[in-house]
Amino acid sequence: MLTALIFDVDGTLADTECVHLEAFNHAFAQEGLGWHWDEPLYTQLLDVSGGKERLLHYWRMVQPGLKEVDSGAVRDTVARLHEVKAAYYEQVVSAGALSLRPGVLALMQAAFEQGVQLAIATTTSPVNIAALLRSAIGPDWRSYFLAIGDASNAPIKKPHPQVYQKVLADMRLEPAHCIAFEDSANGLQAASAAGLATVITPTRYTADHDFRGALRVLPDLGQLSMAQLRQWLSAHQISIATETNPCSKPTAPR
Ligand code: XBP
Ligand code: MG
Repeated sequence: MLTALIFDVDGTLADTECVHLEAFNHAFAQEGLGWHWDEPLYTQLLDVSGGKERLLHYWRMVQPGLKEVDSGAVRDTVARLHEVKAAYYEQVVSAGALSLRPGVLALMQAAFEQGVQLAIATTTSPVNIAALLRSAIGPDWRSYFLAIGDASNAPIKKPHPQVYQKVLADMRLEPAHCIAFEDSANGLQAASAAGLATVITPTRYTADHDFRGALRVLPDLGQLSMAQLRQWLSAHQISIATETNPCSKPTAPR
């Protein structure tokens, strides 16, 4: 039985990383830092989930001797940069710079109409989620989601499963009856570690990631139906049951 669909945000609901990249570079220019991230570098940096974590990771890369990592100065600079970046991102996305990826809205609507719950499990902040979904779905976007896990309530970032575990707990649902949607290896690891079957829709930033163990890897959700998801989930559950108890293998009709 399929009871809920849990969606990642960046790269899954929309191809947001190009705007995140633009926002980071805007913050570097605004703060006179002389840093600039191009696409190939940013694609590498995306291995680190979380904007603040990514900034610190890059700072260590360009300044290996960066000692006072925990001192106020570094932490404050990272927080300031991320604040400027988030404000720019919110402004651009609220102005409608991004649309949802193919099939996302249709699948959400079909699930909603069939009484299947919707949830979000992301690394990013509530402001960024609201900016995207308010412009893509409308001012009542929040009412479609039974639970939202994000940077404000699940601080341990993917590939750690915390955000998925939180969302499952909030919905009081078993992972076996849910499907997650992700775009990255960190996301797949996090969802899998929470016991979730996961559909992957890569972006140009994550095309080279390792997606072994995914339920399916699709170019987008354009051709996907709820019936298809139910079929995949039950086949997945049967294969797990068979792996754990070979005797439970369904016998072929005589
Ligand atoms: C992907 C991320 C995010 C964004 C930047 O999030 O790692 O950090 O790149 O957003 P998701 P912030 O789990 O939705 O794929 O700067 O707000 O962290
Ligand atoms: Mg993502």
